[in-house]
Amino acid sequence: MASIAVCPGSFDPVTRGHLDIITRGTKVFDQVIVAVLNNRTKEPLFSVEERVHLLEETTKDLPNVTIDSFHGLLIDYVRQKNANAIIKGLRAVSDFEYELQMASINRKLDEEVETFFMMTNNKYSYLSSSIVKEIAKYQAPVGDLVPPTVEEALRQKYSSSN
Ligand code: COD
Repeated sequence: MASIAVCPGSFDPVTRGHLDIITRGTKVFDQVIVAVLNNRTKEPLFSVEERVHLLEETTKDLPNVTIDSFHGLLIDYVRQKNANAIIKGLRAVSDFEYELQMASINRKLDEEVETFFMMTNNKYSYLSSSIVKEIAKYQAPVGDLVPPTVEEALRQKYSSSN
């Protein structure tokens, strides 16, 4: 049976930290589905379509990655995709507390689906989409934090909002 993992997130926008986790995931699982949460209660900077597009652009060299979006419960989406695993990245102890709660809830909802945690690459341990947006908002360079396509998308977003 092929191993299929879902790597869920907001990806608003995708960072080098996310891409590191996705790339490492492709070496462990046959297929990785990167799933963007369509959360109607949040005000994201990028629309779901834009986030999906940026992910497609930045993962196009990874043959076993597909990009998708979902709404509702993650575990329902995982079942719908016939996946057997969820991939999460861990940066700090603060991530651990939240992720432990999420993994426990998801396990209670479906015992057959395992959550796999990957420790952040030390290079990206401080990196989050929020930090990237904070820096880009003030027109400071973010090329070390996100791929060029995302840097350009951020530049356009903030220059059109000024
Ligand atoms: N290094 C390593 N990992 C990283 C880094 C980094 N620098 N940056 C982010 N990550 C990891 C995060 O830890 C996370 O695992 C993933 O990448 C995505 O991160 P974000 O910030 O884009 O996305 P989140 O954390 O906002 O995503 C939250 C989910 C969408 C996964 C979550 O809210 C969810 O599952 N929602 C669906 C509703 C549901 O089922 N809830 C649970 C039952 S109540």
